[in-house]
Amino acid sequence: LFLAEARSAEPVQIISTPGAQHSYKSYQKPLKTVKSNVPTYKWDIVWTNVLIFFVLHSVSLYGAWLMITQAIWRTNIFFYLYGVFTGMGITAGAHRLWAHRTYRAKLPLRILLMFCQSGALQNHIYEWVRDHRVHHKFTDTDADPHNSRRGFFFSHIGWLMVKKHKDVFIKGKTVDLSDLEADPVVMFQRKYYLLLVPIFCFIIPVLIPWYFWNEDLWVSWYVVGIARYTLTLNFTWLVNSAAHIYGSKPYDNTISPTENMFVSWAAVGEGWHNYHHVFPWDYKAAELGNYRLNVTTAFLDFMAKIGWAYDLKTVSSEMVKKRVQRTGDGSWVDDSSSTSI
Ligand code: ST9
Ligand code: ZN
Ligand code: ZN
Repeated sequence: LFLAEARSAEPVQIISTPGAQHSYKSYQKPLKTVKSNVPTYKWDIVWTNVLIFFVLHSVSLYGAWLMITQAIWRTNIFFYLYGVFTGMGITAGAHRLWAHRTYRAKLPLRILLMFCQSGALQNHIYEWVRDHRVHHKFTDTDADPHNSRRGFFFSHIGWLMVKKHKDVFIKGKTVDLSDLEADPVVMFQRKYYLLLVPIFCFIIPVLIPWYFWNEDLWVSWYVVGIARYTLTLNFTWLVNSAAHIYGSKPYDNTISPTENMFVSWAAVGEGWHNYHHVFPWDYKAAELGNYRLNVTTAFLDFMAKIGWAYDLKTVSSEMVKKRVQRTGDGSWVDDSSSTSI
C-alpha cells in the first residue's frame, strides 16, 4: 500500500513495463510512458501572441473569401506582386544579404531591401538575423529557436507563441552580430521599426488599390493588408517546418533540412534547404540558378547586372559533387547543363 501511494503521487515518472501486473486500485488508470531519451518541454505560452495569430488567421480567411467574390482582378494581381516585394526583403535582404553575407549590396539596394523587409513584418532585420544565425549554428538542438525536433507545429508557428528555451539565450550570445551593428541601414530600421511597419506592411499596400483602381478600402485592407501578410508569414514558416521534415537530402543525409519543391515555389527560392544548410554562403541558396523556382536568384542576378549587388558568392560544381558523394542520400541528379529559366 505504501508503495502504491508513493507511486501514485508521481504517475508520469513511471515507465510501464509491457505485461506487468498491477493489481492495486491506484494503478487502474493507464500509466503514461515516458521515454528517457525524449526531452519534455515546458510550454511557457505567451497568450497575447496566440490570440493575435488566431485573429490574424481567422480574418485572413475572410480576406480570401473577398478575394474570390469581390476584389477587382487588379487587386488580386497586386496581392501577389506585393507579396513577392516583401518576400524579397526576407529572402534577398534579411536572409541572403544580412544573415549569410552571400553578396554585397550598395546603399540604394540595402535601403530598398530594408523597406521590403519592414513590409514583411517578421521582426526587424537585427532580430531576424540573430534568430537565423542561431538556427544555423545550433540546428535542431534546444538552442535552435525553431528546433524542428519539436514537431511541425512548433517549428512552423508554435515557437512564436512561447517563451524561448534558455539555451537560445545562452548559446545565442556566442553569435557575432557586429557586422549588423556596423550597418547604418540595419540600425536605422531597428530604431524606427514601429513606424516603418505600419507604413510598409499596411498603409502603402492598402492605399494603392484604392487610389489607382478604386478598390473598396475594406476589401483592400482584408485582401492586400491582412491576407497577404498571413500568407507570406506561412510561406516563410514552411522553410522552418516542411523544409526540415519532408523532402530529399541529396547533399547531406545526416541533417534534417530537405529539398522541397513546393516550399521553393512558395518561399520564392528558399526551399532548397538541404543545399542551403550545407553551403549557406551561396547567393542562390540552391545548387542551380533555376529562376522559376528561385525568383530571388533572378532578382539578385538583375541587381548584379545594374551594379547594385556585387561579390556574389557561389560554390564550384566539383565541391558540390564531392559533398554529394560523401554525405548525400543518393537522390542527386546531375542537371547542371539545364538552362536557368
Ligand atoms: C516571424 C519570424 O514570423 C519568421 C522568421 C522565419 C525565419 C525563416 C528562415 C528561413 C529562410 C528564409 C526564408 C524566407 C522565405 C520568405 C518567403 C516570402 C514569401 N540569440 O525574443 P525574446 C535574448 S516574426 C541571442 O523577446 P522571449 C535577447 O537579449 C512574426 N539572444 O524572447 C533578447 O532581448 P532583445 C511577427 C537572444 O521573451 C531577449 O533574449 N512577430 C536570442 O522568450 C528576449 O528575447 C512576432 O510574432 C537569440 N536568438 O519571447 C513576435 N533571442 O531583443 C514574436 C532572444 O532586447 N516574438 N535573445 O535583445 C515574440 O513575441 C517573442 O520573441 C517570443 C519569445 C514570445 C517568441
Ligand atoms: Zn539560412
Ligand atoms: Zn533551416
